[in-house]
Amino acid sequence: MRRNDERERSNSRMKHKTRYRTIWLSDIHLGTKDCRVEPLLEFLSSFECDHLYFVGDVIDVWSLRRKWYWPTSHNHVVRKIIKRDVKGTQITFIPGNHDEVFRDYDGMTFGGVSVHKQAIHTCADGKRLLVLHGDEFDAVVTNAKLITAVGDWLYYVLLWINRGLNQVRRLFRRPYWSLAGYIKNKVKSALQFVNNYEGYVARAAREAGVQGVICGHIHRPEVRMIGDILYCNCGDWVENCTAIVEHDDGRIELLDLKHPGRHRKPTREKAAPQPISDPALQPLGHP
Ligand SMILES: [Mn+2]
Repeated sequence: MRRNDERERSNSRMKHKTRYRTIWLSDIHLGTKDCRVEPLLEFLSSFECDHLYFVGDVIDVWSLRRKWYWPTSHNHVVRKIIKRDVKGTQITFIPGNHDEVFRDYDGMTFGGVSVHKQAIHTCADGKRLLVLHGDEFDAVVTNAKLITAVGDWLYYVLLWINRGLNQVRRLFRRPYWSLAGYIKNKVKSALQFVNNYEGYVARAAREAGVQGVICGHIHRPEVRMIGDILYCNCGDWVENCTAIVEHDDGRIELLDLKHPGRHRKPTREKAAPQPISDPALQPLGHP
């Protein structure tokens, strides 16, 4: 019964696809049980676009090396992506740290997907955006690779607990809830990390002489101004199910796609003044 409802919903979506000029997705983590593949597949069938960017950590090679996990649904995702090329979509893949093996193929094209370490995207209104995954800032932010490694391991443990927790929640028909997201929002040092990270990414964009930046990596979706730089983070398909889109007039928007069939559009290009606490980052506001 429920399955029929779902099919009907996705059929009705198929008839009128939403058009965007550009779409950016990151941190899908295919090859892990944590990838929210159902809403992803539904989203991938719901739009048309000229440019499609995958901003890193699409395939979790780290996790696959530890343990092979590749269900058919993950194949469907790859096939859906490749099929887009036939429809005239320009597809760019910016490898992240979990799929960094692909960084060796910088400048090459596979099945219509071109691989680049980073890219500059020019929007319809002329503004230029630096597109990168963002793990290159870990070392700057934490000043120690070890912390990053421990953090990464802890994150996997959190996701593992999260999965069990949500299985129980599903039993009681409670909606999905992200423990990792909750902790990240509560722990002050995590917030500090995020603030610093965002600051450094924005600074890199300014140094590159562009007006904005699109990144991923920290699984924290965001579209907001940091100083004079438009900072956009694609979020992820593990906890958040989000995407950044560019409309035909160059407007940038963050889409929340956690609940398929109910497109919530939480954030437009907004100027939120969230202060950056690290004094070293303050020059951002004063070029
Ligand atoms: Mn990453």
